Amino acid sequence: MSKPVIWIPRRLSPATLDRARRDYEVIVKPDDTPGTAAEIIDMSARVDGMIPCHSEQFSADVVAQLDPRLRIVANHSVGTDHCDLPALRARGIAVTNTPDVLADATAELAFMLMLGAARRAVEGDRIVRSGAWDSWSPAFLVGKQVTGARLGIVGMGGVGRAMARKARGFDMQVHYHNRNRLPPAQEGAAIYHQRVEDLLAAVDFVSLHCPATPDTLGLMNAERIALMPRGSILVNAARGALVDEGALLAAIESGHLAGAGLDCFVTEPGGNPDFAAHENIVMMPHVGSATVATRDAMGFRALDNLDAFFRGEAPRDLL
Ligand code: 8YV
Repeated sequence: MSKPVIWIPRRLSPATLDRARRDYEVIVKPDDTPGTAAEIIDMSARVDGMIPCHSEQFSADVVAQLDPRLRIVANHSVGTDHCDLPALRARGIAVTNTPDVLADATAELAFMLMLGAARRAVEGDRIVRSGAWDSWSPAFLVGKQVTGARLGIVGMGGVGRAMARKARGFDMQVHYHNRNRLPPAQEGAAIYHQRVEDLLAAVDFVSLHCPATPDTLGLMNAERIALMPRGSILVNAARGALVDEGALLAAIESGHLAGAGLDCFVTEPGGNPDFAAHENIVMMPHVGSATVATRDAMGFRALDNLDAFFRGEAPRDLL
């Protein structure tokens, strides 16, 4: 029996590509740039499945033009905001994602951003690196202590729970908001807030870990940022769309927020050049899950989903 044909638009990990080539006829987009609408539509007539990243947009318009040959979109991401899921479902195309496997790496990066913003890492690095470190004082680069502080997690899925586990190692008091309260075994000592507004007012650090949906678009607007205590810090390693960047900038400039840590931006790639002047905003270019181990795990999870689908079984992460 001939192998199914799949399209891999981005440069997935070497182990993922080896396994994919072993089990499938693989077409890899050679230049590792985002697959355009035209490429997605064109490839849909040549392949049975695809492993896109969040960089490939499956809008309703694109989905309407897909060839019936394409049967599965096995995303290499946990987020699926780049996919119009109802449109894909209506076309009978299976869609999967890669939950769980990137939780630790992403929480690790969120923690790095939180620590970096709290302890003024950008400023300190710049001072030493540039040779400007010419004095010392007990009043020098005094930051905000993370250990023992209150952390508010918005979205207690896999990444949010990984963040909570790491926070416990820093003796943080964990608060959370989630659509549904967690069962006691998962909740542990974390304090649940049914309203996000109540969570924001009760913590020193806020870390966003919810998906971007029409409901969460602009979640951190001026009103909600104002509810955070003066001197608190906002971290976003989820999706840029969750934050009103103008409101965040205003809160940084007024000193209401002591800092921010951002791995995600409204405009990606690129980010927001208005943030660059503020050394209390620690920024990374959407690399939350970018570790060797996690890239392999994400690739393998996407392949597990494809394997199940082509065996005629329901993939584990069918959405
Ligand atoms: C991934 C992510 O790097 O999985 C997600 O939703 O945002 C990132 O961690 C990216 O999506 C890979 O496609």
